[in-house]
Amino acid sequence: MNVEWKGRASPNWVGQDDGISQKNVVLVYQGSTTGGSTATTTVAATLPTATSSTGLNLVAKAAGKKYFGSATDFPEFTDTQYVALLSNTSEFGQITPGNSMKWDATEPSRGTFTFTNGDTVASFAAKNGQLLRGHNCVWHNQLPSWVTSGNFNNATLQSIVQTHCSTVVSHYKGKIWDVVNEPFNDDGTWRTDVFHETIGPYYVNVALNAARAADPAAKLYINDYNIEGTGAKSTAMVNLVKSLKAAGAPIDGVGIQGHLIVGQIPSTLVANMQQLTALGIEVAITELDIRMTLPATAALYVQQQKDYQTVVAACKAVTGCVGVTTWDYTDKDSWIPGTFPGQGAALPWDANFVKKPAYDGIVAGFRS
Ligand code: 9MR
Repeated sequence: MNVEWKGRASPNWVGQDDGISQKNVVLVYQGSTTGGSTATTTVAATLPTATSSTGLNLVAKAAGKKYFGSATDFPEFTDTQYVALLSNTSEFGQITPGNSMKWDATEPSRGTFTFTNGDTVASFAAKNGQLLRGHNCVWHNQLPSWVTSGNFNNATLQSIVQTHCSTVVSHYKGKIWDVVNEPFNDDGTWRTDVFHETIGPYYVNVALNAARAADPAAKLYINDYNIEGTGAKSTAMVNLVKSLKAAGAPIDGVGIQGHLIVGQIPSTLVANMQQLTALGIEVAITELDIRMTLPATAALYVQQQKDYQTVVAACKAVTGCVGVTTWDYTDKDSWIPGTFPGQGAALPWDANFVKKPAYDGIVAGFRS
């Protein structure tokens, strides 16, 4: 329905009623300009904001979870507004370094370890009393070329994986670790990377055993995306956990990344987490963001709020789901627009650090 915009004197400004309580009106100027030609000017109108003031970590803990957290990394620490909010443990009880503990950052050449940037993130967490999730030991991506192009044989690559995982996990003791990241293709087959091609699935055992030996207190996870609902990829993860346990390899949890799309949340979140926790492990939602096609509208924000609530409520409903981490917390620092052009607005705070309705969705999910 077309409605006249009451906020302007000119009847030339009209908008579209989006049918929800807080109006999001896209204004289009349809009148004549002084030059006599007809102009069309779109003005971004106000989007709805969160109303809850409850801290996300506080509400997560009240729900019996260990934490609500965020990814981050050291380049963001120059932004004082960003740092102040991330340091607020009412909101965030856990952080994950987005990049600085990956293989290319920590062992750029064989046997040479660099922990400076990772240490910056670890010190930040320690100073604030926040849990730290190490991310990650073994992944097909962000590998230095000496690993991918070394033409190592099975025994040598096993030794390289062993040394790498052992060294990084031992440097950051007492943490949660994504020891293996993204081992599967979406159809549940093993991803073809240098580790699987050279060692076979046993590379996962090598990495986990090395991590456990380096730090018996570390929580050891395998982490992947598109395993939020039941399906071939999640079944592959279930089968991997079973085979690891049968082989006596240490596995404490599965990280469910949660890179999701507004309006497209799988309906089997709870059943999926239950089948994983039934194996005697914990799960966590490790990289949650729920993206939309831009521009953001009030209707998309409201759907996103519902979607965040659905995901968090699923974690709340499953005892073995220990926490929820978003992949950074403000749209200012999200990876989404750079990887999915035309999409974004995926996080609970907007690019100006204003809390979106998604924030209320998270609160409601933990209180459900
Ligand atoms: O957030 C990370 C981004 O800065 C990097 O450019 C990217 C490189 O692949 O990795 C991003 O983090 C990924 C995470 O490590 C694993 N799951 C998917 C994340 C988003 O790509």
